[in-house]
Amino acid sequence: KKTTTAKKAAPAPTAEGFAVDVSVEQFKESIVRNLNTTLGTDVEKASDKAWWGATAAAVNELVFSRLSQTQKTHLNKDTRAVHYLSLEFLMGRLMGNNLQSLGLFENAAQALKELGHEITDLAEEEPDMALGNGGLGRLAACFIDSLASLNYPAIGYGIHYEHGLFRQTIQQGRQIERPDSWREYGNPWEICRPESTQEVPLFGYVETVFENDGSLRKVWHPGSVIKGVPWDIPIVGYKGTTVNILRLWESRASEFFDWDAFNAGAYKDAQGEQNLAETVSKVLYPNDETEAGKQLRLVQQYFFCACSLKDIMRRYKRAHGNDFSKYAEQIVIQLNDTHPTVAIPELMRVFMDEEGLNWEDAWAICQNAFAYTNHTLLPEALEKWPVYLFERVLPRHLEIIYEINRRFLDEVEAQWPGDDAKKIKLSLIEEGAQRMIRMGNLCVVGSYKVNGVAAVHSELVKSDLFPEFYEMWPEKFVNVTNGVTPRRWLKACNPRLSSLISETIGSDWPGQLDKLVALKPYADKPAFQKKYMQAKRENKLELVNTIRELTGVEVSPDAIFDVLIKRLHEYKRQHLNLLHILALYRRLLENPNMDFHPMVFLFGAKAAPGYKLAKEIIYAINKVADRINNDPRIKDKLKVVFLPNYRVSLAEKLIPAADLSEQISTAGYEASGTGNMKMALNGALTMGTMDGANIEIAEEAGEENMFIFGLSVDEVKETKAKGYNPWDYYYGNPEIKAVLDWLDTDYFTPGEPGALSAIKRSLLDGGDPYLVLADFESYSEAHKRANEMYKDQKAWAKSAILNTAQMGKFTSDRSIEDYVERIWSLKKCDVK
Ligand code: TH1
Repeated sequence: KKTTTAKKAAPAPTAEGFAVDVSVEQFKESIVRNLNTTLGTDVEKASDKAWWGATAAAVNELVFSRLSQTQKTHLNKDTRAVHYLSLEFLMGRLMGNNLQSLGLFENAAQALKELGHEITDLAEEEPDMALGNGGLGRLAACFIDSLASLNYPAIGYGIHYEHGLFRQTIQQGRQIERPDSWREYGNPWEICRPESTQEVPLFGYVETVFENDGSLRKVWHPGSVIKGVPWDIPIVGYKGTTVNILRLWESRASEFFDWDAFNAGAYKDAQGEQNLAETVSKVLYPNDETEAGKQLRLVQQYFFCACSLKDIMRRYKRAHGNDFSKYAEQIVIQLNDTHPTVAIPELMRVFMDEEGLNWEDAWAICQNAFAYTNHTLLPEALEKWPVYLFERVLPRHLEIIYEINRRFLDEVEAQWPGDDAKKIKLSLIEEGAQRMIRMGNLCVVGSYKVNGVAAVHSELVKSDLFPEFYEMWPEKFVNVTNGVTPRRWLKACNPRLSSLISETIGSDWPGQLDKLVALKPYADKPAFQKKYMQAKRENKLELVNTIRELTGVEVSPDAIFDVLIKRLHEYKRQHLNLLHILALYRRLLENPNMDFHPMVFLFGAKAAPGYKLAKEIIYAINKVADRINNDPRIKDKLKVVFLPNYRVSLAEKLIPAADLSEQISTAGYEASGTGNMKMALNGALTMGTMDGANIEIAEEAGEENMFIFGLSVDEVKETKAKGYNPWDYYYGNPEIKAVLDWLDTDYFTPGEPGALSAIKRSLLDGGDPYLVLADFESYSEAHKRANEMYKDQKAWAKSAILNTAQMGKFTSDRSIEDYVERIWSLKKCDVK
């Protein structure tokens, strides 16, 4: 009998607006089953942590099949892929994002509700994966999200740190660092792949072997070998067909090495090596934009580059054997800042010493395989390694770098005959008492593209950082403005605004953020303004509770929420905000009935543990907060809150509740910024300088919908060239003098006069390198405009809506398409 196979009914679209094939009932069944079989508990006695674990396991059942499907497809099609090498991936929590990407968030929430749990509460059980410091690491996380969402073959490579960025507590106003133990109780999102373990040589010496045919061969005899074990984290693309991986390497002692030392009777040495091996991936260096120059950091960099290149080579050979002519066609390796630069000489070494290629062929491949992203112009962030360290740790790589340099300086000679000054400036080696390797120069020489991260920054890379390189190779230099994933930074973190947007203009904006412009006509509509401001208010109410729980401070949702969240650094000028708060406080004390809408100033910031002044600024913020928050005279018109342990999951609570977004770096110093994009997208108005991506945000949102202040990049340069003197501002502006002198008293630190003087000293005796005093008055005026405008809720709502509507450019999907077009030349690869 002939049977007609009925067409399977299309799965019902979920609240996310796209189809998945898991019902609430099925999800419930999966959670309960995983509670039993994966977590070894049951519905009666399971803890919240176990419920979270079971939900994660239920998600994984859907993710892993898609992961292997993606890997099969990529292998079969043998597509060109990008390999994103980064020492940092600041992933945060993964549950919400994975559920959103699968279109399952609503169903999962309903399933949990029916099982007696709130998904938002369970989500709090997940520790942040904080394997990064700040913007650079979070950018890497947004980029791998977008790569998967756009169906590009891509893999992220990094280090599986046992401890991510330290946990910050505040004791008596001071930052205390505690270790971060994100994996203490296991991590459901990662899969160990011991079969792909790699060995990494270190130390030792190089032997020159004279072959019979008269040629030379270099043999590196390492003094030590460590193992790299990969952990894979599936990266689920939005709408869930492509699942790429983030592969993180964990260091282990190599059995093979212990043996040598053990036989030699040097058991203690073997132990020592064991310690080194296990130290390599122990902890993330907590320095944002400062180069520490420590041997262990260099070993970390080489360790993960060597493991990753071996992994890339293994996959390449599976398809192409020993024919390397297709290497640069199939493989692009993106260097996230100079931290993975050592990958360049490492690939040269592998091609020449292990695969037998000659210099010219090896170099041609390398130069077409690497591309480099510069993220900062700050001199203290530009990596330089002492030659002696390379000599000790990577002797063969030092030889290769010398040879790259020798050939490169010949090119410089050809371009500028006889110009030794040019050679001194461009050389990969900085001469001096301590000879140093300039990693930025090595990157530019070894890469086929170099990009900055915002329009103004990319111009400065060409004009100020690498002008001669730009003259030699103008076509190498491109811009790719940063972006953020709207899935995490609007859809998941701000469900109220997201629902309102979807009800108003449809639900396809998370994958096509340009569509937000459809909100523009609503900016004037009172009914929409009301709903928009209602969503903001509810977000603020939620934050009010969080603030109370975390700090005990009571704030009003009627106040303006002013948010400054980023790493603590002088160039980001948290102290400019603090001085202005002191000025407001003074004005209120002098005139308690001053025309002023109440404000809450919210800070979140970690300081690098060795950065003294940054820690003093945190202390000052906390001491000033104590005094102001407990001063009845100002009748709650001013509150200052320092939220401890700022991290991705805290950002997700602050950003949807922000009214004002503080982006107040000295112009020319913040390469791009990405928090600026997240807050504008969520309807905060930017209080900002014309720096980094703020400039492009102003182009999109309109300057009238922001509060722009301060010196421009050119004016900063002029001011410095003319000889800036902060004392002129101190004596010229009585308010500046008063607030700075206040810091010398014991007003904020009873019994301890001068406890906050470090800030004043850095601004006056220290020369105020970031022009805080020069921008103070303009900043204060901008704040007056903001405060005035807030009283007109309709005008404010309109500007806020226009910000959301016009942030389409800043999706990381657009950044990725720019990389594809300008640098990577990838093709989309659909996964069925
Ligand atoms: C940041 C930049 O400061 C920021 O402006 C930019 O938006 C972000 O990168 C992403 O492009 C940087 N973070 C680091 C971290 C280290 C070294 C240099 C930079 S630049 C460790």
